[in-house]
Amino acid sequence: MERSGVSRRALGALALGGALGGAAIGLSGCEGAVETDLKPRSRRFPKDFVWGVATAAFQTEGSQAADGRGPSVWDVFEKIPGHVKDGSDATVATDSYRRFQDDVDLIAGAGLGAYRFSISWSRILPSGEGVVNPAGLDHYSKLVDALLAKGITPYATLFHWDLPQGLQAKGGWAARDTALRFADYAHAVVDTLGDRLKHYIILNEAAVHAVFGHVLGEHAPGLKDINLLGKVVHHMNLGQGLAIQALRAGASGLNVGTTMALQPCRPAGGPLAVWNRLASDGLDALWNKAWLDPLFRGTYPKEMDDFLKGVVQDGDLQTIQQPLDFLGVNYYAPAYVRLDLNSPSKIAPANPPKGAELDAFGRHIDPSGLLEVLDRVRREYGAPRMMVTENGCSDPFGNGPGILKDDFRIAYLRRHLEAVLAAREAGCDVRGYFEWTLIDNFEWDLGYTSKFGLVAMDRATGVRTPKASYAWFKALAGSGALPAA
Ligand code: GCO
Repeated sequence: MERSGVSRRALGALALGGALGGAAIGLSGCEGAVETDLKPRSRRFPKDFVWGVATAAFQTEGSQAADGRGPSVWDVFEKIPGHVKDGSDATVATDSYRRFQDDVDLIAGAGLGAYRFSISWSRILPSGEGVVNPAGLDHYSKLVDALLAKGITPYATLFHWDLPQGLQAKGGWAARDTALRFADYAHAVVDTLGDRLKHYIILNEAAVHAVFGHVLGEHAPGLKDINLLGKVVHHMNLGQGLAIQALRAGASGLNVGTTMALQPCRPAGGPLAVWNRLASDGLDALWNKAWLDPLFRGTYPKEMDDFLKGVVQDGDLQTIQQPLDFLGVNYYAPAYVRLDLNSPSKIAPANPPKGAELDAFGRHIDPSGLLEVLDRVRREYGAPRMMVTENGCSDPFGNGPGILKDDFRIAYLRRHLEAVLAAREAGCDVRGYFEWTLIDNFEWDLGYTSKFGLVAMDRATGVRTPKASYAWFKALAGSGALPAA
């Protein structure tokens, strides 16, 4: 999407029908407030606020064949020419499978209390099911111990888009059986690590995986079939419910959450404003409500009815509606939406409002969107405890020396943390914030061209160099006081 001038982050999954290609041309502008900064009354976070960084296995680990790991859908997808912008792959990434102690030292060096990483399912169960691979579990056991030794709380995500290829060959998330296998995998993890690993995040941004992987074909498994959508959405939700049950049955004293990519969906104005709102509501149903509603209310939004025909079985919604210790919220930018009669989904991206501040990739920098999604969860979904499990921005500098002086990132983080403070003042129970990400890593279909790290890395040597934002984030985590601009 970046290639067509439309960034994933700015627009989310707007084109359900995949007709989005050149949709950046001739977009209509959106209405809405251009003022996006928030002014919290206090600039102080509570002492027990959790400060951390977030990463994902496929984006960082490398060592794809080590210790019996099986291939994931991303191993297959990244090798197909044209799928990754710079033709790169994640065979080394940040080499974090081998250099995890360096990562832990960087996290400890920044004085952070928490680390969100993901576990690679195909390290634990190489084909996704069957016999557990003890060497794979052992890696995460060592990582957990290394973190605990430095007083850092591990938060493990169970699924960050890297489905074992063995399961994809049997239908992947479109097959109901994958939900059951996911619960087996959760059981294997908690069975070995549950005595020390107490914080879990079940799914990461299931909406992105469902839509970009199965409808738009821009992420693994690279499918473009809107008929898969209802099955994938439901089986991911079901797998999540089953995995929560498996974790809780496997160990006590756990803190179990799940992470969603929540985006405010904003319709374009103009003469078609009423229609644009319909399109925007449609996206909201798929992108936000199709995950929030079943989890917190045991229902699906009515817009999903057609997709879900024949998919939901008796009792499924009870299984999905599990009590949760926290909701993880990932936020980068709002989505702007318009009606497009030429797209099979009738949904297309629109421009941010005139005068909106854009980042180097044309995304709207809008901290008020973060307040909006947090407050919506508070108002509409029973005010659960929340953690911001990802927020951050990409470097505009390529590989230039300017990369270490990332004042733009400091400003981005500061403004979004003002939104977190404002959300807390509005009554949102936000307990922590994980910056995305520790070290510049493999950014999926964008390869290494998009860098989100607090720390830069020389890909030839693996040498890590902290950027200015690393020191800034360290000072914040140490004091809990958010500096003014
Ligand atoms: C996500 C992802 C990350 C991305 C990050 C930046 O959950 O979307 O967790 O894998 O790298 O969001 O685009």
